Amino acid sequence: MTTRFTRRRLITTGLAAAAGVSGLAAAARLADRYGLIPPDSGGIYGVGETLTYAAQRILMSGHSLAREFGRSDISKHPIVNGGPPETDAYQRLLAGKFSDCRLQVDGLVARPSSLSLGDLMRLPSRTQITHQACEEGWSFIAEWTGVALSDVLGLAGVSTRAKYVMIFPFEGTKIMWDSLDMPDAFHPQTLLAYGMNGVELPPGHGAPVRLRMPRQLGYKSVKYLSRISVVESVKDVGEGLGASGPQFGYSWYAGI
Ligand SMILES: Nc1nc2c(c(=O)[nH]1)N[C@H]1C(S)=C(S)[C@@H](COP(=O)(O)O)O[C@H]1N2
Ligand SMILES: [Mo]
Repeated sequence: MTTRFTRRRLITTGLAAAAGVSGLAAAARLADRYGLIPPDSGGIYGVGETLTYAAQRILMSGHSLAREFGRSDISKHPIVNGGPPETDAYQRLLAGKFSDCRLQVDGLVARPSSLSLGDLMRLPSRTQITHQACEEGWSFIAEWTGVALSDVLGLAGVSTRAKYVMIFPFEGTKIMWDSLDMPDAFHPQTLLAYGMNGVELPPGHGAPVRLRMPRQLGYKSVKYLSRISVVESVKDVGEGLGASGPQFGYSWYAGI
């Protein structure tokens, strides 16, 4: 038995025991000692959020893969939830086929950059056929093509102080910004997708570039990306809950 497994078992057993014997608050304190508190632990769901996140991070070891499907499984009618930004700026970018569009990469990185769609497309691409599940109860399977977020972060050179990667869309969309922890940011299936079902990403699905992370509910897959920022803490952004969702009752960690 490896040391890692023993430690993991110790923490999970401890979490379960603490939750059972001395209440949830004790379990949350134990999770805190191991750095397993999600940014929205003070939000509506509080301790429940912490237990879900801590248990997932301990048991799943961060790199378990979401199921990938075959071409014949691709859904005929993918659903759009949250249309493109209703701004002149977005219309202009769309009309110019996004040639003037840049994805900003900044924060705790050695080489901040501003990447064009062409720059992203020149990086190694990955195509995956995965399930996208919306918290509203519908889902579809689609093929997504893009660059692994880990490749972009690797080029930028992430500081050892980094704890989260913040993801911001263009202005004018239903304000949905979010953040990922480092295991999810470096997960091999976390993509900056610019293609869908063999064509360029349609405007409704997030053109020119969206996040796709099949191990979390659809709302974490932010569309219409404009900026990625590596940070040590999310406390200074918005209400400090790590995403726009938690203020509306959506948990920051939406693992499936
Ligand atoms: N910028 C932005 N990203 C977004 C949304 C949005 O409204 N705006 N909706 C989210 C939700 S709730 C879901 S389920 C998925 C939907 O992606 P789709 O339109 O490709 O199905 O995108 C997510 N990303
Ligand atoms: Mo959703």
